[in-house]
Amino acid sequence: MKSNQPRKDKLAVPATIDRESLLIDARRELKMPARRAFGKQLISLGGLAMLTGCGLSDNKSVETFLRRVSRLNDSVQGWLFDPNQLAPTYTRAEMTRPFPFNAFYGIDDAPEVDGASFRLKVNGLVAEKRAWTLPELYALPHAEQITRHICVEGWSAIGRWGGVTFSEFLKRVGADTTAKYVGFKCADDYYESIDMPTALHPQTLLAFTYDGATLPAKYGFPMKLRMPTKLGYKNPKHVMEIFVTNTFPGGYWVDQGYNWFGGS
Ligand SMILES: Nc1nc2c(c(=O)[nH]1)N[C@H]1C(S)=C(S)[C@@H](COP(=O)(O)O)O[C@H]1N2
Ligand SMILES: [Mo]
Repeated sequence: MKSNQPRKDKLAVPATIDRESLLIDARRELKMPARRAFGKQLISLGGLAMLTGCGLSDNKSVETFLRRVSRLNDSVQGWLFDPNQLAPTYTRAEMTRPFPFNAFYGIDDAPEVDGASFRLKVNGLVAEKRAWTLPELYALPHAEQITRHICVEGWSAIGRWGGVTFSEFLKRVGADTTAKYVGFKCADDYYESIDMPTALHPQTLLAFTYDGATLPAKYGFPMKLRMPTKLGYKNPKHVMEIFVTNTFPGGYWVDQGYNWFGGS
């Protein structure tokens, strides 16, 4: 990567959003016996929207939502992940144009991955550890979604992503879906991991396209994991390797103190 732009060592959460409240420390939550009793605690967009009474249908309601979320405290019991809960979807007319770029570096430093030689590595607790070419991945069943991406830095945008449902991909590679985590290694220094219920969520997509065209470098070519039930930073771009594991893999921001669940 070129280094003409400084790296971010922090997510620039605006002062109007109380970061300590918005990014609830998942580890601390899980230590609380009252919360552990619920078993796996996962934060969903739907659950939060319900809690805050916000419809998340337009920019104004999302701002209200973020303000209300910032006021929530640990006593709130509504952060329960419901695997049947779907994030809101939108029409093409509602898409944000242009869709914003964000990374821990500037847009000119987005990695340029060579599609022809690219191989997606699949490792860990999977029956089939082989590498995938892009044409093989493109031949998988295709799904499209128009959903809202919410970044903790204080913006949200509606975009349209296409690709294979991640649960379908995990099925194809014979993933052990009783494992705890799925980890991602990216072409930049980014890395992320998610819990298995989120990996199997019907709206979690291994996305190869943006708005009907091949995902451009700025949005994560050759692929990104798109999860409308998670905050922006949980959605890794430029995915090079996927692995299934029971060992907590961490993530670029969680290892700097951000909430791992990163639900939105
Ligand atoms: N590989 C990689 N993925 C990443 C990031 C990054 O810096 N590198 N930034 C995250 C953050 S904070 C956001 S908001 C989104 C931005 O995605 P976009 O550029 O498509 O809007 O990517 C996420 N995934
Ligand atoms: Mo973000």
